Amino acid sequence: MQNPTADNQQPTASNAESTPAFKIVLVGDGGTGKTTFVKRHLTGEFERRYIATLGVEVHPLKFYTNRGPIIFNVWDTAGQEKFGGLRDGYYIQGQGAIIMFDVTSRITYKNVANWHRDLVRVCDNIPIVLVGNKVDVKDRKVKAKQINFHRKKNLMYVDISAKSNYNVEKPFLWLARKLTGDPNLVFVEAPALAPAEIQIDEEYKRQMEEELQQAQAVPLPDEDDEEM
Ligand SMILES: Nc1nc2c(ncn2[C@@H]2O[C@H](COP(=O)(O)OP(=O)(O)OP(=O)(O)O)[C@@H](O)[C@H]2O)c(=O)[nH]1
Ligand SMILES: [Mg+2]
Repeated sequence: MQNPTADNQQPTASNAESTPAFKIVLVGDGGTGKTTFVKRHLTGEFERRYIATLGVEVHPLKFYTNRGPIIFNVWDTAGQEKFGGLRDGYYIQGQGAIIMFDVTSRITYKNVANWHRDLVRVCDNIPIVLVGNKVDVKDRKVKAKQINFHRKKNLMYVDISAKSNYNVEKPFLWLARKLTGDPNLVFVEAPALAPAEIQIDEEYKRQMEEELQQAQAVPLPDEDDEEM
């Protein structure tokens, strides 16, 4: 029997609509760089919607993978209490999350536990990436060996610099692998990024990666020591 649509290879509206889309919640203290991070990703689908009353901006980011395109609807929430709006109301039906802190500010790392607690109250058992931003700043206050929260809670951890585009695709790649259930998924096109303001030199990158690797190899301290 002939398939009447077999020779119609044109993309259709329904094809476009069938692109899998996932809601990703982005949280963390005010000023850690969440909005900067989202704005690094400029895609064809980048259409910005600002819902001032709700205290959140939703950005659809499209990524091209070996399994086809996927869309992450990133809910960039306000970190500052007074602009929080619905706060954990935004987490409802989140399918993945990114918790951001600023490696130049210890308090933002301490607060990660609170963001995590509030998040998992609403979204039980979703993939979560912990992201330490601003690693381009040489005077780093939260060092690799002090970052243990993700190991206790089974999160992924990534060092990034939104300012220099360092590792900015990695949190999304990890989430894409988790959400599709395909650990071998790869991005087939480099995500379109806004130009970096600054460059991190290769030696410094290598050094950070080594420190992170070493820190992950150290056994976790026995006591539940959240102090830094
Ligand atoms: N050095 C450095 N500065 C950064 C980086 N990313 C963001 N910033 C700066 O950090 C400041 C805060 O960035 P935002 O992206 O507005 O922070 P936010 O997390 O969205 O803050 P709220 O919306 O209040 O929750 C800005 O001045 C950014 O330029 C980075 O990777 N390196
Ligand atoms: Mg913001």
